[in-house]
Amino acid sequence: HLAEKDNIGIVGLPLNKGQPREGVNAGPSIIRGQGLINSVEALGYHVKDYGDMKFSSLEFDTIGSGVKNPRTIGKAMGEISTMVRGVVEGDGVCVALGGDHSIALGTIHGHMQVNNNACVLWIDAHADLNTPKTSPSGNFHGMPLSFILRELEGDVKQLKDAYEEWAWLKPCLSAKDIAYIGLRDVDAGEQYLMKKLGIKYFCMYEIDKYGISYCLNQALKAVNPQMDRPIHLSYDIDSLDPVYAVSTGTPVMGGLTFREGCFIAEEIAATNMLSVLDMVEVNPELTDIAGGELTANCASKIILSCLGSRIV
Ligand code: 4U7
Ligand code: MN
Ligand code: MN
Ligand code: MN
Repeated sequence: HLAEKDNIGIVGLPLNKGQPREGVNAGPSIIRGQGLINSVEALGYHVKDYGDMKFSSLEFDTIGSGVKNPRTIGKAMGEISTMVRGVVEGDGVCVALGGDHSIALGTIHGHMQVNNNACVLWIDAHADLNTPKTSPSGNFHGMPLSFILRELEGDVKQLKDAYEEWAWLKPCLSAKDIAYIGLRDVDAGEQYLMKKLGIKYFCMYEIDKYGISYCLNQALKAVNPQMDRPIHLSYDIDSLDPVYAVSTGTPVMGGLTFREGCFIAEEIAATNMLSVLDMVEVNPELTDIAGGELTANCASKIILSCLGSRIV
C-alpha cells in the first residue's frame, strides 16, 4: 500500500452533529491550512483532494432513542461510507479529516466494503463504545464503535429500526479486530462492554508502565499478527495531552505527549499497511487563534508521520 508511494485521497468531513459544540466542522479547513496537501505531495504522493463533503441537517431531529440528531447522523454516515469506499477503491489510501469522531462509523464501514479484513487502531482518550442505552450524554461521537461491532448489533437495533436513515447499516467489524491506545476516560458501560467483548486496550496506565513502543507493538500484534491486514487508524486528537491538543471538545488531562503521538504514526507508516486514516476532533473555535493553530499543527504533523515523513 504505502510502499507504492502513489495515490492518496484526502476528504474533509466537517460533521459536528455528533457533539454539542460549534467549530469542529472547521477542522478540515484549519488542518488543510497547515499546508497539508503540499506537504503530502512533497513526500512523493499523487494527492487527490476530494474537498469537503456537505451534510444536510434534517428537520424534527432533536433526540430519539437516546441519541441526539439521530436522523441527520444516520444519513451523513451513509454518505461518508459511500465516499470513503470510493476513495479507497480509487486511490488505495484515504485520509479523512473530521469533524467529530462520529465520522469513523462511516469511514470504517466504507473501508470494510473494500478491505473486509481491515483491522482498527483507535487512538483516543475515550473508548467511543457507548450504545444509545449506556451513553451518559446522547452525543454520537461517544458511540460510533457500538454501531459497527457485530457483537453489539442487538444493542443498537432499537435506534436503527426507528429511523429509515439507518436502514443501510450492517455491522462489519469484530471486537477482536480492534485495539485501543491512550484511554483515560472510559464510562462504566464502556468498561463493561470492553471486558465482556475482550477488546484489547492500552490505557495511559499501560503506556506509563511499559512505554509507547511496547504498547503499540502489542496492539498491532493483537489485531495484525502477520502484518498482512490493511490498517484503519482512527486518530482522535484528544488522545494527546491538552497541553498540545488544547482546542478539542472533550480534553482529558494526562494524555500522550506530542512525541508519543508522532511515534505511533511513524510506526504505522513503517508497517506499509495503512489504508485509511481518520484525524478527528480538532475544534479551532474553542480557544484563541494560537490554541487552534497548535492543535491543527499537531494533527497535520501526525498525518504526515503516518504517511512516512521522517525527521531525517
Ligand atoms: B470522543 C463520553 F460521557 N464518553 O459518551 C460520551 F465522557 O470522540 C465522551 O472520543 C465521548 O471525543 C467523547 O459522551 C467522544 C462522556
Ligand atoms: Mn496496494
Ligand atoms: Mn473519539
Ligand atoms: Mn476522545
